[in-house]
Amino acid sequence: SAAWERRAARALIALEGVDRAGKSTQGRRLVEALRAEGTRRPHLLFPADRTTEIGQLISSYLVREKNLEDHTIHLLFSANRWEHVPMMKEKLHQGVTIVVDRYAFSGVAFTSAKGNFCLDWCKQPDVGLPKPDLILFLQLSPEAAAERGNFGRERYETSSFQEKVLQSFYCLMEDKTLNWKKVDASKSIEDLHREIKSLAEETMQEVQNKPLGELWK
Ligand code: T5A
Ligand code: NA
Repeated sequence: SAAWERRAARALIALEGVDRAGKSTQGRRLVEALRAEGTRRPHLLFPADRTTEIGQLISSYLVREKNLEDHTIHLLFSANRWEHVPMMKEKLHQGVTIVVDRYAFSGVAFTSAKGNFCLDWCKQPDVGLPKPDLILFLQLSPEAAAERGNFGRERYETSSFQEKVLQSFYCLMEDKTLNWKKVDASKSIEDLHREIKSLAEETMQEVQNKPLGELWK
């Protein structure tokens, strides 16, 4: 019920950024640290989850085994998020904090970077998803990202495309109804972790009694 929802202490925290910014590294570190400090069952989630049937289609697209039309892949990424929503809501209602490694913002930023897509069309399939209480944007230049491990293997991993993705993210960050926090992802893993952990804990304190919102509604 709504009253129960308000009582539960929980936060939904999204990690965003260009490819290789360090989202997965930081997501793992954050969840481990929260767990070590006694936060109840913090949960790490990849809504680019390649294990479901939809996720396997996405994966074969990303590694160029399969070609999919641009609208189709966009909707599949969104569907891959929606298939996690019942579980996410259940956990959030139980007061469990969830850290998501990419979210709807990646969906919009990558598709709109292809050109010929309006931002509004790109956002529509994700309207109504659980609204993140905090979106951490790991800021890294596409040049610096390209120097990191394994860059260039997958479909979107070229510096020119990543530069367009970055511009799309900047457009999305203009939305002041969302709690975006930019962090400098060129820092060491450890320094970045400390900064992210403190921002996450601040948010977890703030959202304790607030009901869960709906994205872009
Ligand atoms: N996509 C995704 C869409 O088009 N639409 C969508 O809706 C979604 C959700 C795959 C692709 O799909 C696109 C975006 C992507 O192109 P993914 O599975 O999330 O999405 O991507 P991955 O390939 O798994 O992850 P990334 O490439 O984005 O990398 P991360 O997670 O940002 O970086 P991470 O932590 O794996 O680190 C990369 C390397 O850098 C090192 C790490 O050790 C690792 O080698 N590193 C650092 N080095 C120096 N300093 C630091 N601070 C470092 N942090 C990490
Ligand atoms: Na990742």
